[in-house]
Amino acid sequence: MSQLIDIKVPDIGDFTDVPVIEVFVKPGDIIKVDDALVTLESDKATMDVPASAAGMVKEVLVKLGDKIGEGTVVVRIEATDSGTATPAGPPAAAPAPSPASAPAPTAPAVAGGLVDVKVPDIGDFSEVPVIEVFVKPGDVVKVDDALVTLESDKATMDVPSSAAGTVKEVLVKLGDKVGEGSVIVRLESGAGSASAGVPVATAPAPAQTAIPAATASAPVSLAVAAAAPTSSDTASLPSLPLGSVIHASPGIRAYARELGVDLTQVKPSGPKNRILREDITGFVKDAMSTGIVPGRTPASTGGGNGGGLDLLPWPKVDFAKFGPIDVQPLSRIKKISGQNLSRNWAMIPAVTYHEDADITDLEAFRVQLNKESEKSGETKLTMLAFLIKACVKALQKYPEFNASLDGDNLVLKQYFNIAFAADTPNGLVVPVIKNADKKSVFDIAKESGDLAKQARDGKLKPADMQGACFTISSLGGIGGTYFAPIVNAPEVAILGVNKSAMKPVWDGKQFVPRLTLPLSLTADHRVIDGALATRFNVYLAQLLADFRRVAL
Ligand code: CAO
Repeated sequence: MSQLIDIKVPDIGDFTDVPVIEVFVKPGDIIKVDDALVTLESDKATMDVPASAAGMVKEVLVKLGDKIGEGTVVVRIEATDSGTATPAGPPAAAPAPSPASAPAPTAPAVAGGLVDVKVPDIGDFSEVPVIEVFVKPGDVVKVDDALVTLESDKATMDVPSSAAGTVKEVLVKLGDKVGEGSVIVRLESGAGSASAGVPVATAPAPAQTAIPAATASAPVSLAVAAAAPTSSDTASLPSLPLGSVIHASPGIRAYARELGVDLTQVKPSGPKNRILREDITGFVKDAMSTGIVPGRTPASTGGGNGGGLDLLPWPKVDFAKFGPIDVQPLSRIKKISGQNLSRNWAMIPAVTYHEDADITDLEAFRVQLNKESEKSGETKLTMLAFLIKACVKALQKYPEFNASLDGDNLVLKQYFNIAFAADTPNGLVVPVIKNADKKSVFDIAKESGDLAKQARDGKLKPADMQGACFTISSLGGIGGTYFAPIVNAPEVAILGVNKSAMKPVWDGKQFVPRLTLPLSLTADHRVIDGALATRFNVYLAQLLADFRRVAL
């Protein structure tokens, strides 16, 4: 006959109120003895609570974030075979150890200010393999800095330093099996620091160093962090399938949390599928270079597909097998713009809205002015210059377009800097006309012409490409009908323009030929809804149809 069994947290040493960081089971799951039910994590140890009996999960009595301790009922199961149940309490097969930080590690001083730091009481465990070594001779450590990580099949624990000082000797290496009392490192203690446990204010041990400065400071890292799950989102992540336990030390988990990395998305490269520090660093680097965070791509977070898509690796093809090839490195500009475009495309929920503007009168006006200026030698007016001026007017009417997202805030700009995409032999660059609201169409035509020339000559300075509020990408000189430009983050919208063409337009009585300019406005849907985007487009088309409106 079936029997209900409560599976409780076994003896976990001095630890109480340990947060649940992973829940592996749900009602209806069939579990075997020793299957991991939940993972608990303190600041020094991570431990799985294994099943002490086999059966079907009837109820899960804890959830992510709950703080629990010895005796807390984790799940209630219906034992399928009474013979498999073992008495409640610490499972005989896998008693969780007393976490390393609970008992104070012993640190007897030896001659000459040297201190041996030993493995403290780790419960019933002995012969536990060393899976990470965080220090090397010469490193300066503080009290409580992690020295090594030990990992049994059910728990991972950092051995913290019981003293501050300089590492003279590391007495264990990866793979060594250690137990209570094994000497891990010999330290030359800082004055008075060993027994008093006063941390030495020096550089942190390598285990706590941040990711390389170049990576940390790259602008893309912000976007990656924004898209990666924060600890508060983890509750919404699907729990892993039974048995898919993440093997990572507490230090590695803390490192992942610091970077906003979801460990379920990181490919482990360590023995027994353990996630190493390099795996997380590699994951972050990949996400930064592609702009894509696995498991958090728009495709997999959009719902609808029910499960989320894992990105396949980039296809590796030996093209030479199929015919002659020539390999050319990407230009510097292409590499940089490629990274930005990838990030923006992957991370902005963008929608493109189309509109046709009747520019018959504007083009006639432009041609007439250019004829006049031919004689006076004034700058030739371009359609781009009129577009920039009209966009400023539309941004003034719809300020949400002249904005940037900053976390939960929208930064509304009171200046009007308009960027335009310029095609150059080395790739795309985006110079900026600053304070376009204060400039005439002539000024803008001259300045955009100068900037476009500098762009083609590779002479733009970084300042020429900074501070934009809104971008225009004009392909009108080349052709095309419509396209979907990619928003130039942190801007929230971009206007694409193609070649104007004569089209028959119904005037109420008859079709009349009108010069029509195709507009393609892409907007960040987090800031701009479709109705607003369409209003902007309609207004912009009105301004271009009768440019006198710009003066109003
Ligand atoms: N419709 C019809 N003709 C147009 C037009 C339009 N929308 N826009 C420009 N033209 C005409 C111009 O009148 C000009 O003709 P004329 O020589 O007879 O006067 C000719 O096309 C060439 O114009 P242009 O494109 O060189 O000059 P511009 O001032 O309009 O644009 C610039 C300058 C820098 C925007 C452009 O040279 C350029 O690089 N465009 C490419 C932008 C790009 O690559 N965008 C894609 C980025 S990915 O989203």
